[in-house]
Amino acid sequence: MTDDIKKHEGITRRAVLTGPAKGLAVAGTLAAFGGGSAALLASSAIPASASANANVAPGDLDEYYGIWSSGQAGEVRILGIPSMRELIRIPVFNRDSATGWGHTNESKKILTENMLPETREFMAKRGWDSYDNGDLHHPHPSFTNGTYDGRYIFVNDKANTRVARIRVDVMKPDKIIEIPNATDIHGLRPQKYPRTGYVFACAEHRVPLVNDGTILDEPEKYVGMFTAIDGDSMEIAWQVIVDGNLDNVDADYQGKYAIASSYNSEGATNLAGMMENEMDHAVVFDIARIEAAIAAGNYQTLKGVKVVDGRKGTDLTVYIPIPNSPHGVNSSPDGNYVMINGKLSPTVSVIQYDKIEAVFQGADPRSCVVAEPELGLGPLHTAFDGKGNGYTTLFLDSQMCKWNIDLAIRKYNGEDVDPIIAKTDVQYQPGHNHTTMGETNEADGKWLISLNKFSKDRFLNVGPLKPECDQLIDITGKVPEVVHDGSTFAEPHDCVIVHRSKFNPLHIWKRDDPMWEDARIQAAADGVDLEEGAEEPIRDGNKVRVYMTSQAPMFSLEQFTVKQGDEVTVYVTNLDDVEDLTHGFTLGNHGIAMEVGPQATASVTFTADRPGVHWYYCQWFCHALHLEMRGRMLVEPA
Ligand code: CUK
Ligand code: CUA
Repeated sequence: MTDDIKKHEGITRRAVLTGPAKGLAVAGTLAAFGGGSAALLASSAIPASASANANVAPGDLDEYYGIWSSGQAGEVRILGIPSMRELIRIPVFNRDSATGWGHTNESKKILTENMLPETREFMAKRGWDSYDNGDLHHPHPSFTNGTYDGRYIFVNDKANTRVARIRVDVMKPDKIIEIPNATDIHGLRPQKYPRTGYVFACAEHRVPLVNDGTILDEPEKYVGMFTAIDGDSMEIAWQVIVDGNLDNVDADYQGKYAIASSYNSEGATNLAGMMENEMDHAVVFDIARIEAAIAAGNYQTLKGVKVVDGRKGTDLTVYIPIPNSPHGVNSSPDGNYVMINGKLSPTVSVIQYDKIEAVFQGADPRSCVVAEPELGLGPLHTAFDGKGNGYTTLFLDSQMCKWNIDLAIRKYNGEDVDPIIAKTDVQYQPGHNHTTMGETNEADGKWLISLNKFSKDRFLNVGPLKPECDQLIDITGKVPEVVHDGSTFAEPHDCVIVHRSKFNPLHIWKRDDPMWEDARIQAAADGVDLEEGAEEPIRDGNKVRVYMTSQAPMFSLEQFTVKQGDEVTVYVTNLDDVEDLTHGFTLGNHGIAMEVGPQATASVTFTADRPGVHWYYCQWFCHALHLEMRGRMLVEPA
């Protein structure tokens, strides 16, 4: 394994760290491979001055919820921090065999009800319900007064231009919307103050504004789009046309601005073209000015959305020049600054929020930049400890750079000081990082997570496709110290770490939950009580509805009979009200499985086109007689 890596990469960082003499000899090779700074290589060997305890004993609970994205896997994962134990997965844009997400009527409704008309047409032609993939990068909880309020988690889908909302009380999505007039939603952040409020979303790719084939290979006519979603109704509040490609976004702690990184000021369609300019931008959106423009009628309506023009030179935005293809955007917990991470530039540009208004009034756009420390190669994202320090991931250097914001400002003003406090090696190539409560005004400086894109030699070899390596870093001491390697499957771009006092999920479902509102309405129309079930299927032409309950270890129906060709809907209501007593309903050879949590109702609709005997069974282990929890569907031949 190590030999393989040596062959392909020249040398591993681990080999350098474990052999100082060899390390010096190969420093040049390493620099060529990762751009590493040889002088700082040994920093992770320095013992931390203080140490937090990452050990969570069996039966003990974690102090934090970690909300992990999963990139192209399309789901959200909840981890316990600091144990790094994966607690649950929340299917969102993907399909899930355990919970039936994407198969149950309840989940299908959420996946399809806010689809754009043209997508619905596209699906109908293919006989699909909805997309079954997603690319979920950015999970962010809702805020009130600058900190998490425990209502929702918002997430993006870059692959199919969607935004979803997850209810924290049950940890399931309740809304998935498709964003019109935009292509490939990537950056996403909720408004922090006074509350969420708006959810800001960036379209990563530029396309013609009406993308119907009238304009094709004329990139100069493509535009980028910034979207504000109403987080309460999940409707589009407004959109802003922009220059360049928007990437990441953050909101301030004053409720005045959203600010997005923007690359490809060149407007190019290929790599070489996009990298031509030395400077790209951070685009600041003035929320009050945009709302006023809309109130004054200065907008066009496109696909039912109010769209304003925020291109360069308009008065709704300012474009602050930032070196070369900036990426991450992170507001400091004191509310004063926002960091724009340079990516292709070794710098992080520090913008002071209260200097932005002057730029709107005509001051030099760079006058709001108050520091630009050079931190190392490939700065992507910055996290904070609430004590005045930033922690920036250096993708190319495979390091986490701890630096002091005040020192960076003093250096920018000409003082002879070094803002860099420590560099910690991480394994390998970090993208996002995140600190405990670090994107709120309650950042507590305990733990830092480095989400590393490559694990190479950190885990047992599992074939050509490797896990990623999420590292837990203790930041209570002067020098951050890696204390745990956590393997993860594709590909957590981002995470947030929420103190457990902020989230309060239910233990069992409430019977009046809106999730199965349609089932309640249909049962009432059929004169059936969901908690009683019905002894016989209810027939309505070739539509047949089967109502049953579950109580360990039995379904209320041991069998039911339908005719070949019937469209059958099975409703299962779980009468158990005991914590963790989940049942399931799997119908053999029909591609059907669903989770039915305690006190929940779930339903699924299918065509009974296979005559014969088909067993249904409970697939969530619920009782000593779980295997006996089953029944038969008898399908009479037509
Ligand atoms: S992006 Cu992946 S490393 Cu999609 Cu937030 Cu920066
Ligand atoms: Cu019910 Cu297993």
